[in-house]
Amino acid sequence: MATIPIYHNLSFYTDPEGNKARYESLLSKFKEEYKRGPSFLSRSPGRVNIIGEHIDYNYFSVLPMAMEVDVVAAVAVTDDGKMVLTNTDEEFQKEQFDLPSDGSVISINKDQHSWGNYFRCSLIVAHKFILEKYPNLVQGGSKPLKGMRLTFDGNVPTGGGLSSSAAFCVASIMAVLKANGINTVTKEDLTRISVVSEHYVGVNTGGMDQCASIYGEREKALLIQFRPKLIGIPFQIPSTKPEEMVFLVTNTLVQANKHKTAATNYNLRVVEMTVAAEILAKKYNLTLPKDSNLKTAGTLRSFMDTYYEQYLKQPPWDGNDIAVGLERTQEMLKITETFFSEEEKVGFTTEQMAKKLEMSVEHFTETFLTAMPVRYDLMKIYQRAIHVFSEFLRVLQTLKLFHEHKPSDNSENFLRAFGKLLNDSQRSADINNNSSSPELREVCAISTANGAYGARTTGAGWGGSAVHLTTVKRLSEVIRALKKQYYNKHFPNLSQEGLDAAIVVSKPAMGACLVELN
Ligand code: NG1
Ligand code: MG
Repeated sequence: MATIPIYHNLSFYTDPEGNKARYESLLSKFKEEYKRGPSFLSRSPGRVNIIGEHIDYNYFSVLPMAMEVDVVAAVAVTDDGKMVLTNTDEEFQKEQFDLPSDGSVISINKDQHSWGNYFRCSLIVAHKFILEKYPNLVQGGSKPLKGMRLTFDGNVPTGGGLSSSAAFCVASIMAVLKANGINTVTKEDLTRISVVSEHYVGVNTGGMDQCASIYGEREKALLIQFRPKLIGIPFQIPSTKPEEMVFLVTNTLVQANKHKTAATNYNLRVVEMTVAAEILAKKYNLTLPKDSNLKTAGTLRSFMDTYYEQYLKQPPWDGNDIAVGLERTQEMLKITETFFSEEEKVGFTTEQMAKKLEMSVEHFTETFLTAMPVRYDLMKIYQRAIHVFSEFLRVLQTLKLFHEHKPSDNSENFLRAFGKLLNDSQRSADINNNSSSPELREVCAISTANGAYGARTTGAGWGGSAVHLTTVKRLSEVIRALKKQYYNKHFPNLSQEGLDAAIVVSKPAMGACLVELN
């Protein structure tokens, strides 16, 4: 089973020289702060999602790739039971706390939002993993974990939709495990434990980002599957020579603060899609496994699987046969389209949803509204289900396109078909999932009118970044248009440095790793 790579000096990083210089500067900042050198580095990259948005927490496969930007922690280990965290970015002030001396797992005050909470939630899942798999290291739970000194440095833009939070959590979890003597960790275990880390800070995240950050490989995109189990499968994106394709990632510079807006945005989507799954299941009298993030109800993926396996008595789908997946997902779209009445398509009040599920409002509240706080007037159940099934259909269509493209084929046709899938995904984010923003719509419109084959919001949305498909030849035209029509217009005082950080040509990069320093 693949494990997290461990390197022994900084020259492991050959991609952008810039990162190596950052790591070196991090080492000296660590020494300045703690008057000693770190013993290792733990690093994990950001990701860009090519296609498959807001479907990972429904357990439908997605197609991201790891990027060159990353979060890296320099770490020293102590026996004093103290955790001290600093950050090279002054926005994030020094934090420290003591580990409970009785060896118990720390808890988090969710209402007191701070960057340190992302370390705390990582510490919690790492500690639980140690208790489960390596109880001897902590005397069965009676001995505290090792104390740590950490300095973090990151160049994944915060709130930029490139998953700075997942990169931060994965780097933190690996750091805690290594500090406590666990040098070898499988990608599978690390993914499993990091996927739930942010739930402890109150965001009901899916598993795409952590998995992409862990499984990333140079020059490869990733197919992330959630069923039958969570796994990242690196694969080569087809070549479109002579017109080599590139992904351009642009930050709208409007931050998506997922933590602040979770109740009306991200967490609400999790609830709406879970309710959608249960309403559809009710129609066929099916009982779903309680596999959603809410833990009290099912997911749209489990609805699809249960419908085929129990209602139609067909064999399970292993997730690999694309033709079967396309057929089943199309059927899901048909069912969703015909099932909801015109009135229901407008949206559901709490009472209407409870009635549809033949539950009391109290029972509905308990089942769907207690895991994480959400706020809404109407839940857009129909629209969210259409988004999820149509987006997964586009993921499968993208895979099909990739599989069928041969180097001798006309690359213009391939790029157009791929671009159309990206544009359709953006339209669905806009219309069905309401997770786009005026700025995201604007950058996508500018790029597609100036040489991009397709463009879409990447990551959760409501701000953050967009990904654009273009070619090496067309790249400068796309960038020129974006600078002139978006950045110069909305951010006339933006420095050259700021502009360079906002517009990034992204190559698939290596995943998480550890670097031993002595
Ligand atoms: P970003 O935009 O990176 O916060 C979030 C979730 C993903 C996925 C996407 C939407 C986290 C860590 N990640 O990504 O799991 O659901 O939104 O596709 O919250
Ligand atoms: Mg995030």
